[in-house]
Amino acid sequence: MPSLLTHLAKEAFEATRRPVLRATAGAVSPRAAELVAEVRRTGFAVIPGYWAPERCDAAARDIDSLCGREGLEGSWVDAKKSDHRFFRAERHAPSLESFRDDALIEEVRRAYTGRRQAEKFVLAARMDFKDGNAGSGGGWHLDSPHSLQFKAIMYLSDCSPENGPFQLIPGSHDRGLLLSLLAKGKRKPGQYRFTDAEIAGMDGVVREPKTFIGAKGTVILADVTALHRGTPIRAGSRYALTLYCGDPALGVDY
Ligand SMILES: O=C(O)CCC(=O)C(=O)O
Repeated sequence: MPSLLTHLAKEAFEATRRPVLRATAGAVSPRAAELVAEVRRTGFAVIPGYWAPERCDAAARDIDSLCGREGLEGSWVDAKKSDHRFFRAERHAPSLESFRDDALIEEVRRAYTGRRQAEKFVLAARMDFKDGNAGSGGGWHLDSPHSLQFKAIMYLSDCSPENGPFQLIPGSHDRGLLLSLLAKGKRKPGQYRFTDAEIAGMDGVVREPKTFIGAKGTVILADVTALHRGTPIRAGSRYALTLYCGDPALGVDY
């Protein structure tokens, strides 16, 4: 666990570099600018119907066939065999390259993060109900304790409260709020994983989690330095793609 001083120094670095990066990121289309403004305000933006159902079904079939391939490079499954993940799945399923290279999402990523370059890849995942599963992402967390992170999540199956919808606490990407959690003793320096009890203990300081119920084809653009998780799955399966965006020039950051 880093000291409070180290934590504050990293916050100061992030607070200083982000406006500079954003100011030099270049112009984007009006639609992208609207989405960026939404993510800056709340921590997320949702685009329903971004992919047609048939395209989602084809990608979900690709995931099923990846699940059948033993020992595939980039594959991972949790101990309960609930969370089946394929990192850099576009190498094995070229149709997923269109998600990695999506032009609108790229514009939003560039303007929101301020990073001109990104090293992106697609995580393709199927979550199956298993008793005691932790949900996609393994519980409440921030992707990084300091450095801003952006992801896009595409639902490939209809997502109800039962089959593991994404949840995010609106406004919790705000650096001031994250610092006030520290000041109130509700977060330790450098902490980025949280138990359900710790989240419940933030009541009155942070807003209620938003649960992203949505039809297949819904895309969620999120600042994953906000508090978030995939809800533990109670029935059925959830198919989804997640776009990871990192900047090799900064030597960090997915
Ligand atoms: O897939 C989800 O619903 C959540 C994923 C997540 O927590 C993450 O990508 O950091």
